[in-house]
Amino acid sequence: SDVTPLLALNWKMNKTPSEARAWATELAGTFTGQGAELAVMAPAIDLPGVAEALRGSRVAYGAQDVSAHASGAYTGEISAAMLLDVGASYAIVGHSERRAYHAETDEKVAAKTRAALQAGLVPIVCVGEELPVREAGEHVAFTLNSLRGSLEGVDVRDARALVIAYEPVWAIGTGKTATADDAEEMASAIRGELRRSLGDVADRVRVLYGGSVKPANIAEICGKANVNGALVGGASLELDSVLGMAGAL
Ligand code: G2H
Repeated sequence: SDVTPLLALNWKMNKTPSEARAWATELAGTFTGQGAELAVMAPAIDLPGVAEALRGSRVAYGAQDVSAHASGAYTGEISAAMLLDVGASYAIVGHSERRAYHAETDEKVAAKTRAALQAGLVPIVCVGEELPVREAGEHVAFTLNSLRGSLEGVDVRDARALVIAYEPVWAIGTGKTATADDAEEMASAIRGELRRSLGDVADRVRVLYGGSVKPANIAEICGKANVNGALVGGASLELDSVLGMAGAL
């Protein structure tokens, strides 16, 4: 498709606010903004400093999670409006680590997805299967089912802003990458599912691959027809590697 690819960096729980600000300042000074769109998903507390460092640059930023609620008695949560106020444009929703360690179900993920879209924040909705599911040959059915659940109640009119990330859990931080053909198989299945549920807007939705992406493999994976970029964890922490990946897209 003809959408601009997205290179989304998922720092996870790395970089203090001062480290993040210094890193973003360096990035702003070196990223030329060619090819892909680049976006940094930072710990929420890092965002004001990242925002200041990236002001005037072509690098976007966002959070790694967002509350399903607009405001109120939800101790520890951060709302979409708060993120928008510091200039964030994205939030990762339903990352496998949130699903595994914070009991996020498809239903909860859908509530967060709707909250983000309604507020004007672009959700990067993550789905993907664990190893036994793939070994049983059920990865496509499982992932599409999880996608349907994670998008429950999403308004087609808001869906243009959606980003989906396919992250096979067995390939996350393990050094095991899905092959480019594995990524394309699922990305194309996801695109088909989005066409059925959302219609033509599906062609505007960016479908990313995530799981041990690095400078050496990003070009092949993102060269596939239905893969519109990558969500990168480990390889997103070093500036050289980020510039290498941005250049390869
Ligand atoms: C998957 C990915 C980024 P990594 O979690 O979301 O991390 O690139 O370290 O596998």
